[in-house]
Amino acid sequence: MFLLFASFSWSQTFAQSHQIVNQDSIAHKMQWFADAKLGIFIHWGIYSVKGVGESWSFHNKQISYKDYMAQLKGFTAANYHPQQWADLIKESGARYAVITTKHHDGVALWNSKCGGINVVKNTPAHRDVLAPLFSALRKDSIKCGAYFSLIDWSYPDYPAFLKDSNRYEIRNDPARWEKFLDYYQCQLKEVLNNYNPDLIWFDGDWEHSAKEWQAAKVRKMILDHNPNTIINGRLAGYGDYDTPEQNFPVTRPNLRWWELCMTVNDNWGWQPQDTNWKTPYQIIRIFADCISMGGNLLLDIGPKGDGTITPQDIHVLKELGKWTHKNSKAIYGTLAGLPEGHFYGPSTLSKDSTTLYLFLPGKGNEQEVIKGLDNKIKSITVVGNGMQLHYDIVGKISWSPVPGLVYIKVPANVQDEYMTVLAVKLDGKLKLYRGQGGLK
Ligand code: H79
Repeated sequence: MFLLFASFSWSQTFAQSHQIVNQDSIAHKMQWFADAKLGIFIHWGIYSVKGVGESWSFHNKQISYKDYMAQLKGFTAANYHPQQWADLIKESGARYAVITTKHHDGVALWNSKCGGINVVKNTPAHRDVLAPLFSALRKDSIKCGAYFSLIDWSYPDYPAFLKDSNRYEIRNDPARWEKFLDYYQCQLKEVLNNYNPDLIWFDGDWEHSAKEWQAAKVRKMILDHNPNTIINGRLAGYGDYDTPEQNFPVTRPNLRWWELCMTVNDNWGWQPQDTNWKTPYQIIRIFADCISMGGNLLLDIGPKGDGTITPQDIHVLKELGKWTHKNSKAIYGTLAGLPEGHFYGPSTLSKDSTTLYLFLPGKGNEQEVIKGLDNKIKSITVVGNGMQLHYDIVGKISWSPVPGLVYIKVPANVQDEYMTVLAVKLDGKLKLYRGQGGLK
């Protein structure tokens, strides 16, 4: 199970599966993504009406399909204010947002002409709820991502439906599968044509092979429409970057681009019984760990069916925003930080590699230490505060090439409510001593 799950989370990217060692061909379009660091994921659909598990609740028979679909009648979007959503996302410091255009339940949030169920035809909302959000986001200079589920358990020509019961097997009725392929690719084209998303975030690729999904053709279709569109790593080996889900990587992934998607509480969509909210401090630390390891965080919120964002989600986004704005130069456009062993905490590096940003994991610890830093330090300042800090070089042996330890005093009055960030200006590009204390 562990192995299965691991392979699900870390599916191969297009570059890896095609052994593209030099990834520069896609590096250009990936630049905004690499610089953005923080995205907001939005799970919104008819499951947000009663607050049941998105799609999985009926698939896993926790609720009947009929009762699940009865939520169509309750999807009003009566308090949906897309510009307020976009402004809140902007305030959080996120540079991109990804919304569920269609989850595994097959309910599209736009007026699809390709068939299937959608909120324009089948709910009292009676309107395309995606278009105004994408335009509000663009007004705020937020990049737009479209989550699109390959799985569609509602569509009559999709093989799987409820857990343990398939409608048919593809090998027994390939023509029926072709019908599904036509349908999903027709919908995908609509999403591309209607919204021209900067990012397509596929999900559910694990139910079929790349060949069955026609993943190569779909990748080409997306890039023919717009060569700058980024594709997440869930197109059966034809995506651009990896997408671990909920589980934080412990060691630094050996990947050029990756993104952890994670919920603020324990669920993707709104579920009133779930009060297990992560605190702003916890989320900020997780975010700092992501960027320290060269990844992004895609933080998920679950608005209610009427479009209201919960006070808990608002609180987290606003607190995160205070911190990201204060510390922006240590976050956006940076590179992964120090490898393990040099500093007890996350860090990032300016793009020119001459400023090291240290994210202090604790409070009350007034002495921070950097090991193996083989540069001269020009200055150490507190980000978002500007105060210059004193430091000592400890244990430097004159005849040894091993750098001394840098001890930095951080007075209590400059400490951030969440995570204090220091900027260590170096005399040139970062140089590290990586040895075991000997001459080499
Ligand atoms: O939309 C949210 C979730 O509904 C969806 N992705 C996020 C963004 C998601 N649901 N479940 N999962 C992701 C993980 C699913 C894992 C499993 Fe499996 C699918 C367990 C069994 C089938 C992967 C494939 C692990 C084993 C086989």
